[in-house]
Amino acid sequence: MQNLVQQAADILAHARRLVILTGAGISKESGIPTFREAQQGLWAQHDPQRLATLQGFLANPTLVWDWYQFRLRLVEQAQPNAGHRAIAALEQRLPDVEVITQNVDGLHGQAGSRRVLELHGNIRRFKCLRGHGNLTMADLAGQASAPPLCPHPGCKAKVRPDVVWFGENLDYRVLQQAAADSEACDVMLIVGTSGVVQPAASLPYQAWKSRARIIEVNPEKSELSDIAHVHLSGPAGELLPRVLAVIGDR
Ligand code: BV8
Repeated sequence: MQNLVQQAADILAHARRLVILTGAGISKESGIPTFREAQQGLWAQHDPQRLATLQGFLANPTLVWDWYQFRLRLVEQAQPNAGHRAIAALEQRLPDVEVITQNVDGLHGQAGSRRVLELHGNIRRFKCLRGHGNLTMADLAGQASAPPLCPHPGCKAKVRPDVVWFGENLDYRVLQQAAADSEACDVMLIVGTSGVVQPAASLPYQAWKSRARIIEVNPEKSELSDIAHVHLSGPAGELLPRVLAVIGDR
């Protein structure tokens, strides 16, 4: 494995434009279950791909709201782990680093990464069904109903998490930026994603078509492993600090 760590470090150390694509696996060591693991306890009988949809919310707004409040509490108790911190450190060491994350937990920003594209929104931010956005739980304080109603004068539409649900389009500008940066990078580091969810899972193929070198960090093989030049098999929280240590202060 050390030889693969050395290979990954050599590629990263010479990256002119590095894009780091992350998924739920990078937050696993912060105590946040990945999307495909059985949901914990109360939610074991629910399919996240049914709950994380507008249809699911309209059919059962309280169930979906409570599921997100459950996940928000996990996120609020979570801290960035050594994997997030190593990614933030890479931004300091290398000339041009951007994180593109599928996660909605905000942990990259908390770890100190400054260039982060959140493809699927952020579980700490809310909007109403009529589009009044940038709401936080503080704006909704005092409302007993689940989900709460929009606090904008005269609105009263149901409030939902500001995340991209299955069947919803990603923010056009964010996706365009992510696709352009994936096409322009000379190295892509893919951490902790099964590579199943589209269109995020197409970004590595943009990098690959542009002849970027591709490194994957994942204890398992993923849908993207075939295009990885180096696959580091293990947890991000252990492997990314080892790669960073080899890069050192070059
Ligand atoms: C859209 C926010 C246009 C909500 C999320 C083309 C083909 C097939 C299907 C589609 C397609 N285009 C669109 C679709 C439909 C759908 C889709 O992709 N379905 C999948 C299931 C096939 N996509 C959409 O609907 C997207 N919208 O394309 O709009 C459109 C409109 C209508 C109809 C068609 C198209 C919107 C997708 C966004 C959904 N929202 N999140 C919320 O979080 O509640 S996605 C959600 O699931 C997460 O954000 C994340 O992105 C995804 C889970 O994936 P991963 O992050 O990879 O996590 P996963 O659990 O799968 O894997 C974890 C990995 O970590 C594993 O590999 C594991 O081995 C590894 N790991 C574990 N521990 C560690 C580790 N790695 C490192 N270290 C460790 N310690």
